[in-house]
Amino acid sequence: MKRVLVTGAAGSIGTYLRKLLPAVYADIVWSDIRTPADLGPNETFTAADITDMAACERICEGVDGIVHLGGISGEASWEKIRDANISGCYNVFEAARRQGVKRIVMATSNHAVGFYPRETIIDHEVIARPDSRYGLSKLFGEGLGALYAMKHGMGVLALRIGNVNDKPIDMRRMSIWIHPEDLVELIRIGLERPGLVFEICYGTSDNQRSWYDNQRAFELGYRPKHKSEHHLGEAEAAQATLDPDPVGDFYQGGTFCSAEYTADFVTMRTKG
Ligand code: 15L
Repeated sequence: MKRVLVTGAAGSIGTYLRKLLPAVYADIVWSDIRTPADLGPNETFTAADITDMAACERICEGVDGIVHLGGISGEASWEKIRDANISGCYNVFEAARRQGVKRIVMATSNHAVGFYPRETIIDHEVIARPDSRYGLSKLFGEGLGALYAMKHGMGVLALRIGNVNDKPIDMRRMSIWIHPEDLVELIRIGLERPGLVFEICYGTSDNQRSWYDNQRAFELGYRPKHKSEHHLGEAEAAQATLDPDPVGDFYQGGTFCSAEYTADFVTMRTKG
């Protein structure tokens, strides 16, 4: 893997990766619609709006692998999600194909499957239950990955990322947290593992309270180093400051589930 393109460089995950990924890859092109405020003199940055196919083709030129983080990272109006996360993701994959890029690691999300109860353990083959327009757009990205892998021979790893942070910030994150260093390990599998076709894995650290059976990631060689349990006290303290949220506290997706919720929860919770 010589040249790696990272989209979404100015976002929260991109900001973590800008500290860690240069130790692994010597030639990284960082891209985003906005320039990171703290861009260093040794960082190669190209601004691009991923809703613009020509701009996507330009940033994909001469690239061997892509880490696609670009787009909107939370719930938003349909129009915004459609443009940034659906058209934008399509443009990145299609531009990558046109430029002969062989590998893509794409950031999908726990919110692609957020409407599972917290008492349920789910694997990478579970039926999708998006909890938001945002989660739905991530499923589109997973589908794109499968299409471009099977039809165009691109190696694609779709990472259903939990929450990237230095430590889990509440009890929900105790189950879905991933330390940035563990995320780098997963990205390396996606960009480097020989023979990779299309895979979905959960982007989470070694969390004792995990809701995910991440066996597929372990089979691909993932060995997370960080454990959310080490931060239990702080997460419990932070949780105690939050208001109860009957729907959000029941489902894995948390507030993404309770936002705009109009179903009859008393009935729905009996259905799992
Ligand atoms: C995500 O997918 C979001 O991008 C991130 O901002 C967090 O909200 C995270 O999920 C989460 O569920 O904590």
